[in-house]
Amino acid sequence: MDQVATKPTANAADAARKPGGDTDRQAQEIDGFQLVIDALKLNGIDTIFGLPGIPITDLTRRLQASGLRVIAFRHEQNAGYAASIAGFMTQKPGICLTVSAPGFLNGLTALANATTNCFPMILVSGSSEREIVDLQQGDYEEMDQLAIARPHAKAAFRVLHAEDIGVGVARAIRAALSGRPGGVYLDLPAKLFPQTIDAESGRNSLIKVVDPAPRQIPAPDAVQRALDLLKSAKRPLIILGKGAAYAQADADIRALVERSGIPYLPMSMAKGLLPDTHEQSAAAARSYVLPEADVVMLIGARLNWLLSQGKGKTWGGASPKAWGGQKFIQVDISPQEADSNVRVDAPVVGDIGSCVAAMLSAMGAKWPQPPSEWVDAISERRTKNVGKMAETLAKNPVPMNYHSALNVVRDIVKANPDAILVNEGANALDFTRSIVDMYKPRKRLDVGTWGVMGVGMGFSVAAAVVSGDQVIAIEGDSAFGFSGMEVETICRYDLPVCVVIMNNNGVYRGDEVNPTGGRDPSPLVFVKGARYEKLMDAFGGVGVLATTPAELRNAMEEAIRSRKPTLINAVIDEKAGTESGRITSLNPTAKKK
Ligand code: OXT
Ligand code: ADP
Ligand code: MG
Repeated sequence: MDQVATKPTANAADAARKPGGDTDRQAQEIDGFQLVIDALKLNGIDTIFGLPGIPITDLTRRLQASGLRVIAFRHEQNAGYAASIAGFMTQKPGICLTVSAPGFLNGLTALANATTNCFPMILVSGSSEREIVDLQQGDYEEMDQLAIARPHAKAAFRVLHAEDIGVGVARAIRAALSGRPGGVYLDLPAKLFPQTIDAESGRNSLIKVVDPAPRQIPAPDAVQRALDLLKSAKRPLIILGKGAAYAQADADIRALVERSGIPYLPMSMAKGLLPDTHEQSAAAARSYVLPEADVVMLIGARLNWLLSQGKGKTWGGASPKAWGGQKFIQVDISPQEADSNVRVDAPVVGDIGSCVAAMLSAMGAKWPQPPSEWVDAISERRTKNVGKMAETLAKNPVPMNYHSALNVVRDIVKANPDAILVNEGANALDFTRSIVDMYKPRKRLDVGTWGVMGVGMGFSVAAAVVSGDQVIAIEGDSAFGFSGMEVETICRYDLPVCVVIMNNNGVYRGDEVNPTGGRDPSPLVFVKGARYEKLMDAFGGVGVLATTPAELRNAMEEAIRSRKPTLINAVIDEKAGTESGRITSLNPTAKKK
């Protein structure tokens, strides 16, 4: 266990001369600040993402003094997104530390997003005086934070007494990591931090959480039922979701896919679990395989909107809500997930590592390969789509469009497969997802289950801090605006982040006009020809304006060579995008362009 530090003394030399004096007593005491720090350290937490202020300023300072890495942001939402994605990448809860009321609320969006995406995260917020808050007597930053956090978190706790800090931190860690991971709120009132207790009891009150994410072994009959169904399939399909990426069972997942010979479809953040160039990838034949498959095995993916709830036209259903006739196997740690939208014939409940290992062992070495008509039909579609894509990518229009710009990114990622790709926007997101192949697991981080804008710079900072790898952030110009000020954070910590803004002057497109002919621009557009790269210059990073693929390529190569914070303003044809990107159909009044 780590050494539990003791409270610093004021007049140490003086008091030390008097036996039984102040120093003796204080040396045997420990305060709330230190107990929080020691509880986190004891549980292997080494990085904190946050923003200081009352009542946690001294906590951030002392966290740093005690050897933790403290990454301070310009807005708590970005610190929160950073913490959540650190959790996804490391299987350790990402910690976001904020001040009370407004700081807490700024972090809350990220906490809710973490819960929605099943990312383990703990939002730790200081809060104001309970007695005043509860009587609504108008305290500084008064707010009943615990009540507000609860519906957005997997669990929420408050610690009132220094001797309970160990339990509070342990409960938060367990809640974030065990079962389906999620966001946890930990409320630490201002009065808690200076509380002192006897150092020995304080030390004994800390808990090192043993086995915070216990393996959950699937029932053998559930595994057998799933394999029997899979074996009976004529047109089987595996869908890998971000739960599979989170599980870090990469070798077994690959072995399962390869031994089964079954075509697979990666959800966005599962790209790279197997290299996107893998011959069993059906990504380039998505709209063919979903309606045609007869048995679908979901591994760490939910049948939510991203999979059209498992029914309707996407799945070959006769009408928007009709079942397409597929039988589903669902491998998931949550026992409640199956049947959320359509019938799941073979739920396999357990952690993906254990489930996949159990399947592999029950499959044996010889597994009947799927019918060649199915595999060949997919391969034919894939070849056709990849060919079409190659033609489009080879064009070099003026001005540059998404394809010609992303063709460069595709090459750069291929040459740097360890680089982490952060991605947000609408067209900037959707085109990147289908054009830029990923080669390794957990290298693609994006808007996830909510399609949320604003994750870009927080994710980039965390990805660089946690991995030390190069980060490439492909950002829509609107998307970037949500967290753009964090380029200062990127420069301050000198992180190897290369931000590429796909600048088409607006949300989806830059050519909209005010229909009244009035002076105000359309709500969908921005200042034309904005020089985003100067933002990076302002903080000592490298800013580059790129209007051609060649300029973009040079700038990206230089960014990766130098590992300097870089922002490339890639100017894209303002007419190139479509409204809402690939999800136009979800937009009630969308004009189909
Ligand atoms: O099979 P078919 O023929 O269909 O083809 C598919 C694949 O087979 C093929 N493909 C390939 N072909 C060849 N080769 C390869 N390798 C290959 N791989 C695939 O390509 C197609 C497409 O494949 P895909 O993508 O797999 O399939 P599909 O059908 O698209 O999949 C469906 C989905 C739903 C799974 C997928 O589309 C998806 O994951 N979508 C995510 C969409 C999403 O989350 N979007 C973000 C939200 S949009 C909107 O909400 C925005 N807002 C509002 C807002 C938000 N979100 N948040 C907050 C806090 N406030 C406001 C805003 C403000 S976006 C936005 C900003 C937009 O402006 P920007 O300037 O930032 O961005 P620009 O648009 O660039 O201007
Ligand atoms: P995607 O958006 O990629 O489809 P989702 O976020 O919808 O992925 O689904 C992820 C699923 O993975 C969730 O249902 C979650 O319960 C599950 N999950 C997360 N971690 C694990 C794990 N270690 N083992 C099993 N299932 C997991
Ligand atoms: Mg845009």
